[in-house]
Amino acid sequence: MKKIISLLLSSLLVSIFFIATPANAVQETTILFQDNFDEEPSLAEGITTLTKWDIVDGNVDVIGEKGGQTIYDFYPGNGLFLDLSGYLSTSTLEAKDSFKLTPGFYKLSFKMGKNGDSENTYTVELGDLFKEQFPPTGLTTFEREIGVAQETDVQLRIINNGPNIGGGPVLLEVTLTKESGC
Ligand SMILES: [Ca+2]
Ligand SMILES: [Ca+2]
Repeated sequence: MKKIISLLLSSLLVSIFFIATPANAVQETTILFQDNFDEEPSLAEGITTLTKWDIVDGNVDVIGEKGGQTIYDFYPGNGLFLDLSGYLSTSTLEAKDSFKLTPGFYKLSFKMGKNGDSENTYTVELGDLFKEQFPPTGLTTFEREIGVAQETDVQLRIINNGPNIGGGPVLLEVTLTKESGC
């Protein structure tokens, strides 16, 4: 009898374990948008079209490394990335995807560097939900948590504020995720 109770108890514990396990799923995230620019077809300077972005003002350089060729590979090992000051111009990028965000928590992360001694600041915007200006930095990954209280349509924009029109902020990666379980 004692053994049966023990077995029942252990199976009960197993049940509790499995019931408790889905809580781990809270940590999972859904990627809504991601770009590391490796899908761009080639190295290019002063261009106005990108695979996942509209360049609504100015132009950018697609630099780094592709297929063994390099141009201004400031951050080796990152494939292609962008100089947000293209050819004698700053730029404003807008993601081609727009996002309908339902209530919950989101995370915007982006990996930035800079071209040489560029002094350019840049601004990252997610509709009316988020807007922040960043200083020039060495290679840095920024993460911001954004709470959404009611369903909202937003555009993701990155603005190179200048003043340098030759070398600007270097954009290596952008990711927008929804944190589930909210
Ligand atoms: Ca890349
Ligand atoms: Ca440039």
